[in-house]
Amino acid sequence: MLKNVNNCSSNAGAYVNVRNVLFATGNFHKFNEVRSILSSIGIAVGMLRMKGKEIQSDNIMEIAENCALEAFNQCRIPLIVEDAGLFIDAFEGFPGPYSAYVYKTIQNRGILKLMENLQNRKATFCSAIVYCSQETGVLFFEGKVEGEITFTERKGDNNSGFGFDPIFQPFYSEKTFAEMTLEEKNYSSHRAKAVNEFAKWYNSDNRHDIF
Ligand code: ITT
Repeated sequence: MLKNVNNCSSNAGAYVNVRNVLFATGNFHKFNEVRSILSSIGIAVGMLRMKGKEIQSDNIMEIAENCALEAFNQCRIPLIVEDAGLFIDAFEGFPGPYSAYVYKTIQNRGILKLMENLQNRKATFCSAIVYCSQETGVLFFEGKVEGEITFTERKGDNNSGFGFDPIFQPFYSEKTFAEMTLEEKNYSSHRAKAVNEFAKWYNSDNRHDIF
C-alpha cells in the first residue's frame, strides 16, 4: 500500500540507490534482529533512537504508520519503524497492541498466571514494519508466526531473547524463542518475515529514494 507524506520539502533531488536504512526504535533487541537479517543481505542498518508517539489503536500497523510519519517529519531521512504484538487466542487477541504495557506491568509471570488453567494456548506474534521516505510515502510490510504460550518460562543457556520470548514457542520448533540463538529466531520469526518482505521490495529495481 502506498500513501503520500504531507508537507515534504524537496531537497537535493538526485536519485541514488542507497543500501542503508535507519531503524527508529528504542529497543536494542529488535534492532539487533533486524540488523542481523538486513546486513546478511547487504543492507546496513543504523539505529535512530527517536520514534513518533505511539497512538492508542487496536491495529499495530496503524501505530507503526503514525510513529514512522512523525519520525520522518522530524528528521526527513528514509526510515523504518516496527511495531510488534503478541495476540493470545484465549484472550481474543489481547495483549496485541498493548503488549508493551502488559509486559511492563504483569510481565511473563502474570500472563502465565492468567493462563494457568487454560488448555487453549494458541498465540500469534505479529510484526508491522512501515517504511517512510520522501519519494515513496509510507509502505507497509508484515509478518506473523503462530505458536503457543508455554506453561513455564523457558530461557536458553545463553539467556537470549527478550520480552515474551521465554513463553512463546512457535509451532515449527521444540524451542521457545528465548531458547533459540539469534539466527534460529531470525529463521522464521514474525519480525524476520516482515523484514524479508521489506528487503525484497528494497532490493527491487523500481526502488529509488530522493535525498
Ligand atoms: P520500539 O521502541 O521499537 O517501539 P518496543 O519495545 O516498544 O520498541 P514494540 O512496541 O514493538 O516494542 O513491542 C511491544 C512489546 O512486545 C515489547 O516491549 C516486548 O516486550 C514485546 N515484544 C515485541 N517483539 C517481541 C519479540 O520478538 N519477542 C518477544 N517479545 C517481543
